[in-house]
Amino acid sequence: MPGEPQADCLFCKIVAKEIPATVVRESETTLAFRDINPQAPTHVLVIPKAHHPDAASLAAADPQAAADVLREAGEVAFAEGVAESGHRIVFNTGSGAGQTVFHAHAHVLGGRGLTWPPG
Ligand code: D5M
Repeated sequence: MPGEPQADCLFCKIVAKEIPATVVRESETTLAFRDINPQAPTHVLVIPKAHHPDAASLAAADPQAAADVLREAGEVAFAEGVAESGHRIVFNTGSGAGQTVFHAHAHVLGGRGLTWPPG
């Protein structure tokens, strides 16, 4: 069933508090925590609490939850002080794009200059 917790999913385990994470924000439907391997001074992941494998399937199955993730990503950027200086919200989608955890997540990156195109 879309949205059901997956026993082998790292981020479902973080939602269930079975694996620790440095949580910076939590809402009814989302969790935001610091990336374990930060690529910028601010690097926070925002996930839906429900399991969806990537951003596209999240948006298709539950558009409100996808909107919640985006809203929370914006709140994280504001709270981290990178909303106005510039930040990037990234959804790597598919292994060819570097996705390694197949539970939808937004990377919120900021606090340094961000070049385009990304690698
Ligand atoms: O991004 C997956 C991201 O998840 C990657 O930047 C590392 C991060 N990660 C992996 N394990 C953890 C834990 N335990 N806590 C916090 N962050 C974690 P992707 O877009 O799939 O490559």
